[in-house]
Amino acid sequence: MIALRYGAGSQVRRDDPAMRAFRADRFGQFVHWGLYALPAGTWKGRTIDFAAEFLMHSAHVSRKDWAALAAEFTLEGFDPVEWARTAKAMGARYVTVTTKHHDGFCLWPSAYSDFTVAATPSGRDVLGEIIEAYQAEGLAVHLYYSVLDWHHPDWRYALETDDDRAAFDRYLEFATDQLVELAERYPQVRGFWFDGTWDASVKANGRWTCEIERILKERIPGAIVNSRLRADDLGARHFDSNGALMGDYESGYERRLPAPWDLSVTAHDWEACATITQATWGFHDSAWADSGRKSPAQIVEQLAQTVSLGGNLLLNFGPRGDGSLVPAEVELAREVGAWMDVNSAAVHASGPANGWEYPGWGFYTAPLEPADASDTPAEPAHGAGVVHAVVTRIPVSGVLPVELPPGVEVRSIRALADGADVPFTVLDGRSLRIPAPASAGMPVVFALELGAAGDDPALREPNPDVALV
Ligand code: FHN
Repeated sequence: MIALRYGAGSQVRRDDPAMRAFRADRFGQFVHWGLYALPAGTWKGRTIDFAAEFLMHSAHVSRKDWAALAAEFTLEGFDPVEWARTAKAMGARYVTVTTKHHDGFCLWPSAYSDFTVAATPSGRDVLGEIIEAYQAEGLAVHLYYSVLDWHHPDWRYALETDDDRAAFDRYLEFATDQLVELAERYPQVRGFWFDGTWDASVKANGRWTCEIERILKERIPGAIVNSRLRADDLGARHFDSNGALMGDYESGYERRLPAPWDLSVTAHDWEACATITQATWGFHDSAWADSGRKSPAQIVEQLAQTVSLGGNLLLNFGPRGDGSLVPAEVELAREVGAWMDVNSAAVHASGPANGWEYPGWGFYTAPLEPADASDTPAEPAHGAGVVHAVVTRIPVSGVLPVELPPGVEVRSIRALADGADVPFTVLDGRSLRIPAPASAGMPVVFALELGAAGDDPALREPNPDVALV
């Protein structure tokens, strides 16, 4: 065990109300929006098939030329209420929105930078409007902040000289000021999502990452902070040099998920983030970006896999330069939302089904345990003793084999889509066979109502003829 000052310390898995709410939400919307949405992947006639939010870097655009984009940030199509309603109808319970990406442009009128919405034609506090709109729809808000900053003269990738170190100290002071400013201007947010922390300069400043987490939690009690912020004394990231998670949840799963059978991840909270498009987070107006577009069924499959492993999924949207949503993303949100309308019991307030092994044809999820008896809903939507089977791949045999954990019995099976009873065959004490659904479209969800093997529900009812003492 290495003695660390800036590691995870004695932190145990958080289980306070804010963290429980975050965990129960399971599905969030990521929004990447900034000046990069205006050129949308093309600079001076040259389209670069790479993340649109990297264009300043990949097309070698000068700070001055990039900053000139602020004059075109005119918000003609910007309707944060529509953004929030689209996210809510999709079934997202929270949003994580970019306040400042790597190009340094701030969506709020920061007092510490001249490269903000205050320098755009409208001068509006775009971030404030977004926060208000999402909260009005009942969604929690997390603020994305890139520590990496191509605009700031004191940003350094590595600290090789004393001048580098002095500059980077000034940079960290600037970042601290901005983060305190964000926490004080928008104290209603639920958390902070850090990015751009992988360079040697940040890794050499585990002290700062630890300190800023503490400062934010002092300003906003219960604030939730992702692991990507953190480095320890030795520069280890996410997990400290003793293997303990830093921050409140692991945020290392980017455009990938843990393997469906990797139950080791259920030991801590985690969140994966995913693009709908090809590998671009900001709006990229090209066939290349479209070529990677995922279908609603693929998104639902990712969501089910995530929940079955105890994680959250943050699905990215990249609004266009004028602020309008991309029609294909709106349509996808609508289709995922239609699925969530009938199947969300397998997602919200759900997590891994303990003891149920990955079946290959889909994923099992189960309701999260309530914090205590007073949290138990009077009539749980899907009842205690339920496991949801999300069928994402139909076996050619047309049969779904189910292996039950020891001591568990399935009493009945119901399809969430129409409430119909689903017939099944019991092969022996521990195996079932369910006829696979015919549809190869959106995943089908079955609710398996459970009992303990050998437990007859009729015997659980008190017999009125017997005096109970
Ligand atoms: O470089 C960024 C990228 O633009 C995007 O913001 C993603 C989202 O997780 N994070 C970085 C890459 O890890």
